[in-house]
Amino acid sequence: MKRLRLAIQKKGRLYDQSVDLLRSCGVSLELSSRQLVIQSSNFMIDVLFVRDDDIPEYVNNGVCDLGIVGQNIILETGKNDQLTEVRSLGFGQCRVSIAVPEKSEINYIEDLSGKKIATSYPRTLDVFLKSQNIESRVVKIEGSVEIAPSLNIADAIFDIVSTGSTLKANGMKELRKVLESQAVLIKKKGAMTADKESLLDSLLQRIDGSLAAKNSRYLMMNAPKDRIAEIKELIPGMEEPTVVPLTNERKVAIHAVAKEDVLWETVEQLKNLGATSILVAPIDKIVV
Ligand code: PRT
Ligand code: ZN
Repeated sequence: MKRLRLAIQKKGRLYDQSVDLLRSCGVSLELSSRQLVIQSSNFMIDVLFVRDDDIPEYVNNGVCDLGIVGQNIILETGKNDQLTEVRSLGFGQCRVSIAVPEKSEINYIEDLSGKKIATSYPRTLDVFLKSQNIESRVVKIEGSVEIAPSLNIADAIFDIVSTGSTLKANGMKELRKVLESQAVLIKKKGAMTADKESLLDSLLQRIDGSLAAKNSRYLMMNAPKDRIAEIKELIPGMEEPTVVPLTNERKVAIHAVAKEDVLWETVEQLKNLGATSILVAPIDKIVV
């Protein structure tokens, strides 16, 4: 049987969470910083460690069957038509935005006409500027794009923003969010061999189980019988709870899966409804 080959980032912001995702799927990997490819000993998958920019092309040309990469990189490499996003993975979230110095006279994107914009994502920026009928000069810079305006290399930048603190620290403000991105699992469009499709199905089932579990909590409490309806209202995304009688006839035990994190505020509201012994536990896997 053929093994699946998956490309992930070798080091950087997506590395830890890509490896964690595989681990949560029960794919064991004996990591070594020197090896380019590592074979899992308990799942028919080989993991290739590369720069994120190369991942879309490796998947497109068949060097790998699958890849984990940011949507921003797929767009920039221009491979989005040849690739399918099989799953959104819920990490590596960011936006890619145009930003200008706080004191800049550029206040609207139209003001960017004839100006210089520094970026590591020239292709994505070009597409955006064309769609807005704006003609600017795009200056490609590999790293530290945020310092380009203070060095007079550019009037504006187009870069990844996450918390916004890098922009702030460099005296810049966001002018326009152009796209949002997160890490996705990709494959080439079209079918793989039957062997590989079946391995992918099995991997996807595990990924889905792990992603569903990550955001869910198992909730247990004892509560007054006449408050069940109100308690149901409070629990985020709850399906029918399990209600178990207790020796105290006025009380029941309630067990439920909440589809999102249960906040302290919710726990306090449950307590105010008379719930006691409230337990919120993480869930490892959900298979429906
Ligand atoms: O070596 P390799 O080419 O593999 O890595 P890289 O240096 O190109 O990428 P890396 O590891 O920095 O980022 C990988 C991916 O993580 C990106 O392509 C995005 O999809 C995603 N991602 C999520 C981010 C961020 N958040 C992020 N905040 N990538 C970069 N940043 C940087 C941004 O460039 C800016 O300098 O963080 C700074 C802004 O952060 P805030 O929080 O101050 O706004
Ligand atoms: Zn990169």
